[in-house]
Amino acid sequence: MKRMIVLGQPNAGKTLFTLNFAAYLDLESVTINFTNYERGCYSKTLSIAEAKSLLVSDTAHHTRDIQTLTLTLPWGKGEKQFELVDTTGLTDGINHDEEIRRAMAQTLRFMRQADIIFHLLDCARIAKVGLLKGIGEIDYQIAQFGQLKRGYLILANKIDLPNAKDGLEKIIQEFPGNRIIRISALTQKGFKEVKNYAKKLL
Ligand SMILES: Nc1nc2c(ncn2[C@@H]2O[C@H](COP(=O)(O)OP(=O)(O)OP(=O)(O)O)[C@@H](O)[C@H]2O)c(=O)[nH]1
Ligand SMILES: [Mg+2]
Repeated sequence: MKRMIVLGQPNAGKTLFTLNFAAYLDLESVTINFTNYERGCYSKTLSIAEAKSLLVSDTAHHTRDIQTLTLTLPWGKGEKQFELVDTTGLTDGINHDEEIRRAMAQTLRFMRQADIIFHLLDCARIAKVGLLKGIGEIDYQIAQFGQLKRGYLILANKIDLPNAKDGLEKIIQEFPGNRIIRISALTQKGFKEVKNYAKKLL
């Protein structure tokens, strides 16, 4: 089964994207497999609404486990399963909180094992704080690592917010030659394109 991993800085919208993408594929509930570096693995089945209220937050570093969903896409006359893996936000430098450091290390381990990388960037934040602060060294490293994978896709998120288009232009400038899809994890804008991209790589 192909594994697609969702990477990016804290608050980029990884968890909302993961859950709303499952909703876009017509799921009303999801079974999420949580992998915690200390507590190991466990799973929970939640409605999408419950999962969003529990797992999405505007507080950075809300996600500290690897959260894996198994989803299906139509494929030929049947369908094919794939894993969509939500991760801990990655940042430049060394975080003072040990739990976050370990969670980030776990994300990097999962990144190596993934087949396809979905790299989320927050267009609205980049427009607000500028290129230097909005796109981190970590984002350039993810992009470089992505070139080694079967699929690497930049998801320019939060396109529904004011001024986000300025951020999108900066992303296009900084990552030339990469496939970039503008999305809103909130409104599901751009999800059709993401689905078509994912289907080709199954
Ligand atoms: N307007 C808007 N808000 C969004 C969008 N995507 C995410 N958000 C909001 O941004 C905040 C962070 O979203 P999360 O999905 O929790 O972000 P994350 O990348 O998983 O963050 P960490 O788990 O901390 O790494 C939440 O308040 C979301 O509601 C979007 O496309 N548009
Ligand atoms: Mg999250």
